[in-house]
Amino acid sequence: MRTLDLGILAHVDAGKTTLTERLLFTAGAIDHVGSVDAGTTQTDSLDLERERGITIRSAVASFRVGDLAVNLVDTPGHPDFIAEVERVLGVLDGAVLVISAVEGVQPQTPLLFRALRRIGVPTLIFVNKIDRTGADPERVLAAIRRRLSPAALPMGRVDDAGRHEASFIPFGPEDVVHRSTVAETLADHDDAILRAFVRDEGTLGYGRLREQLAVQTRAGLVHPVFFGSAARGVGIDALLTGIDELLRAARGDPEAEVSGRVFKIERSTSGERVAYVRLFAGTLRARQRVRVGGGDDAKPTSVQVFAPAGAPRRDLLLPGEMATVRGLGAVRVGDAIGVPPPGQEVTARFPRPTLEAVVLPIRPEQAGSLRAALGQLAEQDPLIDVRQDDHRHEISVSLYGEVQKEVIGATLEREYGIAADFRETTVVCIERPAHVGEAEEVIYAPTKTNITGRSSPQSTNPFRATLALRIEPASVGSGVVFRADVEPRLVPLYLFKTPDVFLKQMEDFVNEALTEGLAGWRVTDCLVTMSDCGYASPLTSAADFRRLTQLVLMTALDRAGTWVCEPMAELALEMPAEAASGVLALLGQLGGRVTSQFSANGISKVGAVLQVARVRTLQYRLPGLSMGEGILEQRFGGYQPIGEDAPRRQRSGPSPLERDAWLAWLSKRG
Ligand SMILES: Nc1nc2c(ncn2[C@@H]2O[C@H](COP(=O)(O)OP(=O)(O)OP(=O)(O)O)[C@@H](O)[C@H]2O)c(=O)[nH]1
Ligand SMILES: [Mg+2]
Repeated sequence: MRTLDLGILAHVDAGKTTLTERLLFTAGAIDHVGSVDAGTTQTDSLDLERERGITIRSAVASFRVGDLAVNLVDTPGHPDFIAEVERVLGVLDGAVLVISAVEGVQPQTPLLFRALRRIGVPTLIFVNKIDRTGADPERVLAAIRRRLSPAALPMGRVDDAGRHEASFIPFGPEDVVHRSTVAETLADHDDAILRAFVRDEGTLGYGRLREQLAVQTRAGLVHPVFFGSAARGVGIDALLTGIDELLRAARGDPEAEVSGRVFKIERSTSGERVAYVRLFAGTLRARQRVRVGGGDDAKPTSVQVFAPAGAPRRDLLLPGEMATVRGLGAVRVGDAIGVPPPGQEVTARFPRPTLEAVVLPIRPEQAGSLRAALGQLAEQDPLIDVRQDDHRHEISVSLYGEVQKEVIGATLEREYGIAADFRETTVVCIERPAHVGEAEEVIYAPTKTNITGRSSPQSTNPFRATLALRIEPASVGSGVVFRADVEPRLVPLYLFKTPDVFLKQMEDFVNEALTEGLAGWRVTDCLVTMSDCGYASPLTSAADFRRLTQLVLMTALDRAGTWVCEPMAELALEMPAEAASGVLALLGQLGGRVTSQFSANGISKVGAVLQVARVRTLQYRLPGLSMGEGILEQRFGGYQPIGEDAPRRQRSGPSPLERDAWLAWLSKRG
C-alpha cells in the first residue's frame, strides 16, 4: 500500500486537532469523534494538552482512504511551539493548511505557508469553522489569494455560511465558472492548456483539467481550497477525496541504503528514548545495524510502524512510512538514520527563541535532578538550549514565550516531581562578526617523525593538532556556514572514517565554539573556513581538534570583533480609533517605529517594530489605553545591532582568550 505523510498546520486554534479527529472518524479509523474541549482527541494525548485544550507536541495518527495509507501529523499552532512544526516539515509529502473562516489569515498562516513553499511541500487549504457566526468564506478566499497565493483554487461553494446548517457543495463538471477558473489558473504553467483554452475553452475535458490540477498541486504551483466545519463534519468527504486525488505518496527504493529522519523524540513510561522516524529509502527492521546522526552505529531494539487501524502490525519499515524506533542510543531529534535524505539542505528555519529565563529548583537539593530533567527535555526540544554557568551554578533555558515556560514548569513538576521557579524572562541577543579574523595554532613537534602537515618545535599550542580558521561576516539570516579548504592527506583518517565524517565533526566543533561569542551570545551569520589542519598519528585525538577549534576560533573572532544585536518584534495592533493616539504615544516613548497606520469604521490598525524587551510593557498597558479592546499580535522582526552598552551574558566557563584560566578549567573538567 502507498503511504502519504500529511501534515496539518495552522495558526493556533484554527481547528487542526478537531480536523485530524474528524478525518480519522470519517475514514473509519476511530468509531467515535473525540473533542478538544472535552480533552478526548487522539492526537492531543498529553495531560497538559487535554487540560489546556491546545496542542503542544506533534502527534501521528493513521487512516486509510481508498488504497492509500495516510499518516496524519497534527502539529501545534501556538507560536511558542513553532520549533515542533519545523522538525516535522522535512518529513512531509503534503500538507493541509487550516484557516478559520471567521478569523481568516492570521499571523502564523503566511509564515507556515512560506515555509511549506520553501521546502516544496504540496499544500491543500481547508477553510474551517464555516458554521461559526461571522464566517465569511468569500472574504477569507480573497485574503488567501492576496496574502498567500493567487493560485488558490476553490473546490466548491459554501451555503448558509455562519450558521449551524452551513454546508459545502463540491464543484463538478457542470460548474462552468469553476471549469474556466481552473483552466485559467492551470494555463499559467501549462502551454498545452493555454492553447486549448484560447482556442476553444469547451474542448478542455473536465477529466483532463482534474488530472492537470493534480499535477500542478503536486508541483506546488496551485493550492486547491476546501471549505467545511471540522466540528460538525462538513466538507470532510470532499477533503478526503482531495487528499487521495491531488497529493501523492512518496516513492523510495526499499533495496537502497537506509535513509530516514528523526522528527520527534519522546521518553516511554519506562524512561526509554523513543524516536519517531520517517523513512525515505531502504528497509529498516529491528536488530539491523544503522548509522545514527552521521555518527555511531546502533541496532534498534524495536521498530513499530504506523499503520491504519485493522492493518497487521508490522516491524519492517518501508520507504514513505513512519515508525517509532527504540534502542537508537543517544539519538537526537533531526538526526539522519542511515544516509542523510537527499534534497534536505533547504531547511524551513524559523527564528530561534528570543527569550531566556533562569530556572531554579524550589528545593535546592533537587538542583542535580533539575539539570538531568532539563537535559531530557532538551533531547525532545534542542532549542531550549539548556545552559549552566560555572560561576553561579545557575541553569537557564531559551524560550519562545510565556506559554512554553508554563508548560516546561508543569512538565518538570508532573513528570519529574521537581517544583521549579523561573526568574524573570530576559531577551537573548546574538553576535555577528564585524570584520574578517584569522588565527592558527601549529602542532608542537620536537622531532619531525610521524607528523602530517606543518609543525614547529617552538609552538606553545597546548593541543596535539594544527588548525587554521578564518571567520567573516555573511548575510543576515544565513546562520553559520562552514567550509574546508585543506588537502585530503591532512585528514586524520585513523580517527574519522572518511574525510566527510571529519568535516562534519569539525562543523559540529565550530558550531559548538560559536555558542558563546565575545560578549557571551551565540555568534551567527558568518562564514568559517578551515584553511589548514594537521595531526600526529596516533597521538592526536578528536578532543584535540575540539579544544583547538574553540581556541583558534575565539582568537579569530577576537580579531574580527563582533556586533551584539538584539531581537525585534513586528507588531500588528488593532484598537478603537479613539485609542490610537494614546497607543501611538506609548509606542513613541518605548522607541518603537510605526510602519503602517490605517483607520476605518471606528477601528485603527497600526503596524510597528519594537524591541522584544519592550513588548511586555506595551502588552501590560494596552488594555488600559484601549478600553480593554486592543488586540496585539506579534512576530519575530529580525535582529538589530546595539551600538553602545551592549549587554553581556555570563559565559558557562572562562573564555579560551584567557588561555591559562581556560586550560586550568578544561583540565579540572576532564
Ligand atoms: N464552531 C466551530 N468550532 C470549531 C471547529 N473546529 C474547531 N473548533 C473549535 O475551535 C477550538 C480550537 O480547536 P482545535 O482543534 O483545538 O484547534 P487547533 O488548531 O488544534 O489548536 P492548537 O493545536 O492549540 O493550535 C476548539 O474549541 C474547537 O472546538 C468548527 O468547525 N466549528
Ligand atoms: Mg491542536
